[in-house]
Order: sequence, then C-alpha cells, then structure tokens
Amino acid sequence: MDLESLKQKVIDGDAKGVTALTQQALDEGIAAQSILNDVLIPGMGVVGELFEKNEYFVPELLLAARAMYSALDLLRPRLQAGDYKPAGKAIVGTVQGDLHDIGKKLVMIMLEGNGYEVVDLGTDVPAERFAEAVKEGSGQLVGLSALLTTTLPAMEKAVHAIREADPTGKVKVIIGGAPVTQAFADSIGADGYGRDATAAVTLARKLIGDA
Ligand code: B1M
Repeated sequence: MDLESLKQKVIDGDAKGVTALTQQALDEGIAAQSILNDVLIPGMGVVGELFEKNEYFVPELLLAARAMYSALDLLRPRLQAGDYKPAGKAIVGTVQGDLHDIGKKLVMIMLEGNGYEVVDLGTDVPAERFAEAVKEGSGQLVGLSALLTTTLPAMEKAVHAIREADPTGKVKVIIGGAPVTQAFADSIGADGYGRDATAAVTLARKLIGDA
C-alpha cells in the first residue's frame, strides 16, 4: 500500500481514514513499529511544522492527535508483543502545565508491553502528585514527559519532589519528550533520558531490571 497516504491522513486529522489505512497496512504485513516510526510519527512532525508556519492552529493539532490515537489503538497489541518477563511497577505522567500525552501514551504502551505495570497520573501533573505516588509505593520507576520548553522547569521541580519523597534514591526517575536532552537530564539529576519510547524501556530494564 501507499504509506504516504496514511501519513497524509494523519496530517489531515482524518481519524476514520487513519483507522482504515492502518488496518490495511497491518493486514498487508507491515510491522507495527515501522507504521509508527516511519509513518505516523513523521506525520505528526509535519503537523508541528504546519503549526509553526501558522498554517495549522490548535483545532488541527487536536484532530491530528485524535487520528494518531485511533492508529495507536490498533497498533497497541502488536507493539506490546515483547518477549520480556514481568519486570516491575512504573509511574508515568506529563509534568505540570503540559497537556501533551501521545508520547507518554507510547511510553506506557511499550512499558506495559514489556511486562511493567504502569500507573498513569495523566497530564498536567503537579510535582507533589508525583511525590505522593512515590510515597504510596506506586512504583520503582517514575517516567516524566514534557513537550514544551516552558514546562522543563516543572520537570526539574518534579524530580526534586520525588527525591524528597524517596531520600534513599531507590526510586529511579527517567525523563523524555521533544525538548529534553541528556544534558538536561544530567543537570536536573534524573537517572536517565529516553529519546523515544523504546529507549524508555531499555532504561527501565537497566535501572530497575526484571524484578
Ligand atoms: Co502542541 N506543541 N501545543 N499540542 N504539539 C508542540 C509540542 C510544538 C513543538 C508545536 C510547534 O510549535 N512546532 C510546540 C512546542 C514549542 C516549544 O515549546 N518549543 C507546541 C505548542 C506551542 C503548543 C501550545 C502552546 C499551542 C497553543 O495553545 N498556542 C499548546 C500547549 C498546551 C499545553 O500543553 N499546555 C499545545 C497544545 C497541543 C494540543 C493539545 C492541541 C495537541 C496535544 C494533544 C495530545 O497530546 N493529546 C498538540 C500537539 C498534537 C502537538 C504536536 C503537533 C505533536 C506532539 C506529538 O504528539 N508528537 C507537537 C509538534 C511536534 O511534536 N512535532 C506540538 C508525537 C509523539 C509520538 O511524539 O510526544 O515527542 P512525542 O513523544 C516522543 C518522544 O518525545 C519520546 O517518545 C515519543 C516517541 O516514542 N518521549 C519520551 C516523550 N515522552 C517521553 C518520556 C520518556 C521517554 C521518551 O520517558 C519517561
């Protein structure tokens, strides 16, 4: 099939079209990882570029996000066909002030697919809420996501709150999202930075292993 047309449906925010073409691609044997990484994520990239050029506005971003979700629902079972053993508990959330959750959802899908139990705190999560979840013993790993440069300080605040809630440092913190870098992760004392959802799983396995 012509994968460019699937990418275009994401850009158009056409959820029905995205569902139909994603299903067709899967039926034709195209790998879920490839549909995600080579078609859907680049499609969202174009949406971002159009937004930067003032050709798209928030309603178009929302439509594209909805279209992306319809594809993720179909890809989810296949992305989760990992062969790792159950591995532990993770808490994930998008930091305060930030409503972007597609990247976080992907991180969740990949962690769950690799045997981790995941508690999703949602989006716009205050630092105190992450700390509470750590105190409640909800996870050995916390994954923080941020998509806005303006919410990076909230990420730092969340890391500090988690450290205060867990002075022994037993709970590991990993961070990711488009404006996040390894240097930023080092500067705020996170245990790791994941460039993408797969990297988040690799980090989780390295930091908390197969419990
Ligand atoms: Co917004 N937005 N947005 N947006 N949006 C961006 C991020 C932006 C880059 C667009 C642009 O200008 N080019 C820009 C940020 C600029 C900046 O800060 N430098 C931006 C802006 C400005 C805004 C608003 C301020 C717009 C406005 O209102 N004027 C506003 C802010 C709202 C808020 O959060 N308070 C806003 C709103 C929105 C919507 C709500 C409309 C919608 C989100 C809907 C939703 O998520 N449910 C939206 C969207 C869709 C985007 C773009 C187009 C797409 C984001 C996305 O889902 N990408 C985005 C442009 C872009 O990214 N090119 C943009 C696909 C997703 C799979 O990638 O989330 O990066 P991503 O996740 C990746 C990695 O980053 C990584 O793994 C994933 C891949 O495997 N990752 C992790 C993410 N979290 C991780 C955590 C980890 C490890 C890896 O470990 C824990």
